[in-house]
Amino acid sequence: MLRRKFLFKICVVGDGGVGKSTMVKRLITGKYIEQKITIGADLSTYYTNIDDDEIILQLWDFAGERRFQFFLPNYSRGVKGCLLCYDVGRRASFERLYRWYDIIDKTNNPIFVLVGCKNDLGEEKKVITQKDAEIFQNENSINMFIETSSKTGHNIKDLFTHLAIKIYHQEKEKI
Ligand SMILES: Nc1nc2c(ncn2[C@@H]2O[C@H](COP(=O)(O)OP(=O)(O)O)[C@@H](O)[C@H]2O)c(=O)[nH]1
Ligand SMILES: [Mg+2]
Repeated sequence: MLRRKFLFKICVVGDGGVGKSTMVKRLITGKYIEQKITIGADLSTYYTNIDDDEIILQLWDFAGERRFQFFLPNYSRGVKGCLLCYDVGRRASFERLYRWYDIIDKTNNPIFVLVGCKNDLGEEKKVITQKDAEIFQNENSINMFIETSSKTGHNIKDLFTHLAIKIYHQEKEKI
């Protein structure tokens, strides 16, 4: 059978320092590499397969600075998936998520994933519980919720695999 190729645009958003760039690097390289501060946006590509089809995730990793939010409504145009990232050890990064959520272009009915980063921090440092996250998820009709760690690699691949599958099924229905 002819292999089909799907390209999905994915936005990775959330406050500066929550671990977005490190997560993308971990996905692509399989390693934990300290990242420099992101200026504007970084683009990366992740290749995977679903059934016999080739899937390309085009990852737009956005800078977390406030002034950059001004560009996001435009830069997120056509997005098929969006990772709303917070740091499980930093309440402010969680409380500001709605600002990111609000400005993402929703015309393509993107799949939203709530991502609790740095889940390797011990219980005593973790201030956002799964329960907190699930409340936000339900209030905003977020499709998925997952906690990850780029340090240990926990859930990183699973996150992007599940996201790709969800988008793939949604897109296939349109064909
Ligand atoms: N403990 C821990 N620290 C992390 C993790 N991911 C990133 N960091 C650290 O958090 C800081 C910010 O990471 P970065 O990826 O630049 O955040 P971004 O601004 O959201 O892109 C860096 O010092 C990272 O080393 C993680 O999974 N666990
Ligand atoms: Mg960054």
